[in-house]
Amino acid sequence: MSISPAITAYIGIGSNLIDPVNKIKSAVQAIDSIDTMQVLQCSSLYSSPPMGPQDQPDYINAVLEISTTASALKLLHCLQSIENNHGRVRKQRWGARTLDLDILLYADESINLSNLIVPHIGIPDRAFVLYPLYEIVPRLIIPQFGSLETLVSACPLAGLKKL
Ligand code: ROI
Repeated sequence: MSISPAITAYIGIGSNLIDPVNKIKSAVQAIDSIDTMQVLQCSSLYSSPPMGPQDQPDYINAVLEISTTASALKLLHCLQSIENNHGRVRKQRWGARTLDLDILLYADESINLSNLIVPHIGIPDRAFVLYPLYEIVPRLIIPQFGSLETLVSACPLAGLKKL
Protein backbone atom coordinates (compact mmCIF):
# COMPACT_ATOMS: atom_id res chain seq x y z
CA MET A 1 0.00 0.00 0.00
CA SER A 2 1.41 3.41 -0.92
CA ILE A 3 1.69 6.17 1.67
CA SER A 4 -0.32 9.31 0.82
CA PRO A 5 1.44 12.65 1.19
CA ALA A 6 -0.11 15.19 3.57
CA ILE A 7 -2.02 18.03 1.94
CA THR A 8 -3.46 21.22 3.44
CA ALA A 9 -7.24 21.64 3.52
CA TYR A 10 -9.57 24.32 4.86
CA ILE A 11 -12.83 23.55 6.65
CA GLY A 12 -15.69 25.94 7.34
CA ILE A 13 -17.57 25.38 10.59
CA GLY A 14 -21.02 26.74 11.41
CA SER A 15 -23.58 26.17 14.15
CA ASN A 16 -26.68 28.01 15.32
CA LEU A 17 -28.41 25.56 17.64
CA ILE A 18 -27.79 24.15 21.13
CA ASP A 19 -24.65 25.81 22.51
CA PRO A 20 -22.91 26.65 19.21
CA VAL A 21 -19.63 27.86 20.78
CA ASN A 22 -19.05 24.55 22.57
CA LYS A 23 -20.22 22.59 19.51
CA ILE A 24 -17.53 24.27 17.46
CA LYS A 25 -14.80 23.70 20.07
CA SER A 26 -15.78 20.07 20.36
CA ALA A 27 -15.79 19.62 16.56
CA VAL A 28 -12.26 21.07 16.33
CA GLN A 29 -11.07 18.58 18.96
CA ALA A 30 -12.84 15.72 17.18
CA ILE A 31 -11.12 16.61 13.88
CA ASP A 32 -7.71 16.90 15.55
CA SER A 33 -8.15 13.53 17.26
CA ILE A 34 -8.44 11.65 13.94
CA ASP A 35 -5.06 10.06 13.28
CA THR A 36 -4.88 11.18 9.63
CA MET A 37 -5.67 14.80 10.51
CA GLN A 38 -3.92 17.57 12.34
CA VAL A 39 -5.35 21.01 13.02
CA LEU A 40 -2.73 23.60 12.04
CA GLN A 41 -4.71 26.81 12.63
CA CYS A 42 -8.16 27.79 13.87
CA SER A 43 -9.58 31.25 13.23
CA SER A 44 -11.32 33.25 15.92
CA LEU A 45 -15.00 32.48 16.41
CA TYR A 46 -17.37 34.91 14.67
CA SER A 47 -21.09 35.55 15.03
CA SER A 48 -23.21 36.39 11.99
CA PRO A 49 -26.88 36.83 11.13
CA PRO A 50 -28.25 33.90 9.11
CA MET A 51 -27.74 33.92 5.37
CA GLY A 52 -30.97 32.50 3.92
CA PRO A 53 -34.18 32.14 5.95
CA GLN A 54 -34.19 34.76 8.73
CA ASP A 55 -36.41 32.84 11.17
CA GLN A 56 -33.43 31.13 12.83
CA PRO A 57 -30.81 32.16 15.40
CA ASP A 58 -27.54 33.90 14.52
CA TYR A 59 -24.67 31.58 13.62
CA ILE A 60 -21.27 31.04 15.15
CA ASN A 61 -18.66 30.40 12.46
CA ALA A 62 -14.95 29.60 12.23
CA VAL A 63 -12.47 28.27 9.67
CA LEU A 64 -9.81 25.62 10.23
CA GLU A 65 -6.59 24.86 8.44
CA ILE A 66 -5.71 21.18 8.64
CA SER A 67 -3.02 18.89 7.35
CA THR A 68 -4.33 15.50 6.28
CA THR A 69 -3.29 12.35 4.47
CA ALA A 70 -6.96 11.43 3.93
CA SER A 71 -8.43 11.67 0.42
CA ALA A 72 -11.05 14.36 -0.16
CA LEU A 73 -13.86 11.79 0.00
CA LYS A 74 -12.47 10.19 3.15
CA LEU A 75 -12.27 13.68 4.69
CA LEU A 76 -15.89 14.33 3.68
CA HIS A 77 -17.03 11.09 5.32
CA CYS A 78 -15.09 11.85 8.51
CA LEU A 79 -16.65 15.32 8.71
CA GLN A 80 -20.13 13.89 8.11
CA SER A 81 -19.69 11.42 10.95
CA ILE A 82 -18.54 14.22 13.28
CA GLU A 83 -21.66 16.22 12.24
CA ASN A 84 -23.82 13.20 13.03
CA ASN A 85 -22.12 12.65 16.40
CA HIS A 86 -22.98 16.25 17.26
CA GLY A 87 -26.65 15.66 16.64
CA ARG A 88 -26.81 16.93 13.07
CA VAL A 89 -30.13 16.16 11.43
CA ARG A 90 -30.66 17.31 7.85
CA LYS A 91 -34.00 19.08 7.73
CA GLN A 92 -34.92 22.17 5.78
CA ARG A 93 -32.42 23.36 3.12
CA TRP A 94 -30.67 26.45 4.50
CA GLY A 95 -32.43 25.92 7.84
CA ALA A 96 -30.93 25.96 11.34
CA ARG A 97 -28.26 23.38 12.06
CA THR A 98 -26.44 22.06 15.11
CA LEU A 99 -23.17 21.60 13.23
CA ASP A 100 -22.10 22.14 9.66
CA LEU A 101 -18.60 21.14 8.50
CA ASP A 102 -17.81 22.11 4.90
CA ILE A 103 -14.66 21.33 2.94
CA LEU A 104 -13.77 24.76 1.54
CA LEU A 105 -10.48 23.82 -0.13
CA TYR A 106 -8.55 20.59 -0.56
CA ALA A 107 -4.93 21.37 -1.58
CA ASP A 108 -5.27 23.24 -4.89
CA GLU A 109 -7.70 20.69 -6.31
CA SER A 110 -10.92 21.33 -8.19
CA ILE A 111 -13.37 18.51 -7.44
CA ASN A 112 -16.76 18.13 -9.10
CA LEU A 113 -18.61 15.12 -7.73
CA SER A 114 -22.33 14.77 -7.03
CA ASN A 115 -21.67 14.90 -3.27
CA LEU A 116 -18.61 17.16 -3.16
CA ILE A 117 -17.72 20.37 -4.97
CA VAL A 118 -14.36 21.97 -4.12
CA PRO A 119 -13.58 24.85 -3.90
CA HIS A 120 -16.87 25.29 -2.03
CA ILE A 121 -19.16 27.30 -4.32
CA GLY A 122 -20.31 29.59 -1.49
CA ILE A 123 -16.82 30.99 -0.77
CA PRO A 124 -17.01 34.28 -2.75
CA ASP A 125 -20.39 35.38 -1.27
CA ARG A 126 -19.95 34.40 2.36
CA ALA A 127 -18.43 36.91 4.75
CA PHE A 128 -18.58 34.23 7.48
CA VAL A 129 -16.16 32.13 5.40
CA LEU A 130 -13.98 34.81 3.76
CA TYR A 131 -13.09 36.86 6.84
CA PRO A 132 -12.10 33.95 9.13
CA LEU A 133 -10.12 32.41 6.25
CA TYR A 134 -8.39 35.74 5.64
CA GLU A 135 -7.50 35.92 9.34
CA ILE A 136 -5.47 32.68 9.12
CA VAL A 137 -4.16 32.75 5.48
CA PRO A 138 -4.25 36.33 4.18
CA ARG A 139 -2.20 35.59 1.06
CA LEU A 140 -4.24 32.60 -0.10
CA ILE A 141 -5.01 32.21 -3.81
CA ILE A 142 -8.14 30.15 -4.37
CA PRO A 143 -8.50 27.97 -7.47
CA GLN A 144 -11.20 29.42 -9.77
CA PHE A 145 -11.88 32.40 -7.47
CA GLY A 146 -8.46 34.10 -7.27
CA SER A 147 -6.93 36.17 -4.50
CA LEU A 148 -8.59 35.92 -1.09
CA GLU A 149 -7.64 39.52 -0.37
CA THR A 150 -9.60 40.70 -3.44
CA LEU A 151 -12.60 38.54 -2.50
CA VAL A 152 -12.62 39.94 1.04
CA SER A 153 -12.44 43.54 -0.17
CA ALA A 154 -15.50 42.93 -2.40
CA CYS A 155 -17.58 41.25 0.32
CA PRO A 156 -19.53 43.36 2.87
CA LEU A 157 -19.28 42.21 6.50
CA ALA A 158 -23.07 41.63 6.57
CA GLY A 159 -23.16 41.84 10.37
CA LEU A 160 -20.20 39.50 10.93
CA LYS A 161 -18.55 40.10 14.32
CA LYS A 162 -15.47 38.56 15.92
CA LEU A 163 -16.43 37.12 19.32
N1 ROI B 1 -25.53 31.74 7.63
C1 ROI B 1 -24.50 32.06 8.44
N2 ROI B 1 -24.41 33.30 8.92
N3 ROI B 1 -23.55 31.14 8.80
C2 ROI B 1 -23.61 29.87 8.35
O1 ROI B 1 -22.73 29.05 8.68
C3 ROI B 1 -24.67 29.51 7.48
N4 ROI B 1 -24.76 28.25 6.99
C4 ROI B 1 -25.70 27.91 6.14
C5 ROI B 1 -26.74 28.88 5.67
C6 ROI B 1 -28.12 28.30 5.96
C7 ROI B 1 -26.53 29.11 4.18
N5 ROI B 1 -26.65 30.17 6.33
C8 ROI B 1 -25.61 30.49 7.15
O2 ROI B 1 -25.74 26.68 5.66
